[in-house]
Order: sequence, then structure tokens, then C-alpha cells
Amino acid sequence: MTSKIRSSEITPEAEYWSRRRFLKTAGIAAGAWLLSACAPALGQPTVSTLSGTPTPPASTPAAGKDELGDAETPYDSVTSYTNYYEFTTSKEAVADLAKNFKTSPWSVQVGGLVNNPKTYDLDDLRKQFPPEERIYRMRCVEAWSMVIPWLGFPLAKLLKEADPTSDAKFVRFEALLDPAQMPGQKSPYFTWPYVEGLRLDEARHDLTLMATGLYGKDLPPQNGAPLRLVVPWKYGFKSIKAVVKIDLVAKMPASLWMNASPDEYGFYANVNPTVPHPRWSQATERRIGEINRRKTLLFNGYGDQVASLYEGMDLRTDF
Ligand SMILES: Nc1nc2c(c(=O)[nH]1)N[C@H]1C(S)=C(S)[C@@H](COP(=O)(O)O)O[C@H]1N2
Ligand SMILES: [Mo]
Repeated sequence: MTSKIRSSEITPEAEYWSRRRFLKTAGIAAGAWLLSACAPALGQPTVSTLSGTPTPPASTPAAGKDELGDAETPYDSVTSYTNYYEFTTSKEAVADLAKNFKTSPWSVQVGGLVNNPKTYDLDDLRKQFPPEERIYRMRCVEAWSMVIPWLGFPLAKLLKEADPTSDAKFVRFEALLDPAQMPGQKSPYFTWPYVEGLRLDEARHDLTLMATGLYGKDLPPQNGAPLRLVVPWKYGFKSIKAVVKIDLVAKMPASLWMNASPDEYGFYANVNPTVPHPRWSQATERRIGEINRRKTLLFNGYGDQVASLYEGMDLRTDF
């Protein structure tokens, strides 16, 4: 059953529900649809895959919204379309490859230029810093985006306890290195483990979250269980998954992506529609589940809260 609906006739809500139903019923075909929807080089997806006149199932709660009124991306999409190069470069294949990933026991080593270095057991960390819900937009550098309701705690709380010394200027994050569990780490194209970094003031910003869950549940492995960073005003690759080490350092750390391709991926990686990626524009994005592209917002729409961090900087050279 297909119908030729022009995209102008599809309300966002109707599209949301048909998309949701589509994902549930279409199995692997949904992955193929998403791929064409998200790869910048490929064309627009056709709407002929959508069924007409969707009716929401009564048992499903209405989707929440972020502070701009954007609807949360359905759970199925958030958890089935993920970037996680430790497993594979195929976004649709991560969830299955990661399904047996061992997330317990898990410890996180906090150290470097701090007065209180400590290795935390994840269960203790979760008890000490109870999770709060934050609905954030996630904008991948590949020009697709989602709205995700995270559970987590502000990194600032953990940093306060670690007590950085006056020499500490940056925070360096390291993900798990375990090629036996993570087959993508056999790829010689990247310098494993995955590393990311923030300036100390960015790391202390209240928006910067250490996430342990999404949609009210524990993080699934493909989304970075049991602990990942979320920095909503930066491109998604900054939000490192499966964090095992957090170090305060004096010098700007080199990330996996800076090592792989320094002209394409800078340290700051603030979402910026006026600074194109060398191979594609960043002016617009595809919100997963929507037909038409959206304009990308400076700092992913969080400018009121974070622009002051970058006063006096040239965001074109410090990209
Ligand atoms: N360890 C690790 N973290 C990672 C990645 C990765 O490959 N490995 N991919 C990044 C990229 S490119 C994006 S867009 C986000 C995606 O997060 P999500 O899959 O939970 O939406 O995770 C980021 N964190
Ligand atoms: Mo990404």
C-alpha cells in the first residue's frame, strides 16, 4: 500500500507516527530508507514508502518536545541508527554487533591535573550523581540530527569533586579499548582508543552531560553504554561513548578525528551553518523522521547559553 503524498501535505505529527509505524513493521528496509535519508551525497528519500492516514496507537504516550518545540525522535530511530566506529562504520549494523557488549562491571578513572584523583565504579557514580532528564538536539557532522531525551548528570559535578589544579586547562576523554569486543578497532585507519576533548570551561558548562540513559531507560550499548559524554552545541562526534578515562590536562588533546583528518574535524567542532565541511555544506540538516531539510542553527540552537565561551575567537579558523 503506497500513496503519493506530497511532502507539503504531511504534517510533522502525521509523519512522526507513520515513520514510527514504518520502522516497527518494515524491519531491515527501514535501515535502507534511513541511509538514503541521511547520507549527504545521496538523493532525497521518496515519500512513497510512507503509508497514508496514520493513526497513533492509544497505548503510546505523546512524544515529548525540546525547548524549541521540536518533537523527540522516536526511540526506535535513536537506537537503530547510530555512529559507533569501534563496532562498524555502518550505522544500521551497530545495534546488532554491540548487543552483547559487556557494560558491567565498569570503572571510570578520573585523574591527571586534579587534587582528588579517583577510580569510580559505575554503580557508585550513578548513586552519587543521580540522573536528571535533558532533552537535547544531536547534530551529526554528517548533517543529520535527532532530538534525544537523555538521562545523566552534569560533568561539572564530577569535575568539582576531582578539583582541577590551576594548571588544568582541558579535559581529555578516552573510550574503552577492547578489540575482542569491538571489531571496528581492528581498522588501521583510526588511532584507537577513541579520544575526545573539551576546554575546561566547556566541560564545566551546565549543558555538558555525562549520560547513563535515554528515554527513561539505561543506555543501550549502541548509544554508548554505560557512560557517554553529551555536548549538545557541538557536532555529535565530540559526544564520546563508552568512557573509561577522564583526565585533566594542560594542553589541547588531539582527538581521534583530528588525527584522522585534521582539515575536516577541528577541536572545537561547534555546530556552525556558516562553516562548511570541506566535502559538504553544513547550512542545513535532515532531522531523522522528517521529509524536508531544516536550517542548521549556530551552536545547534544553544547560542544564548554558550556563545560567550567563544568571545574574541574566530570560529572559522577555530573550527
Ligand atoms: N566511542 C565513540 N563515541 C562516539 C562515536 C564513535 O564512533 N565512537 N561516534 C560519534 C558520532 S559521529 C556521533 S554523531 C554520536 C552519535 O551518538 P548516537 O549514536 O547516540 O546518536 O556519537 C559519537 N560518539
Ligand atoms: Mo557524527
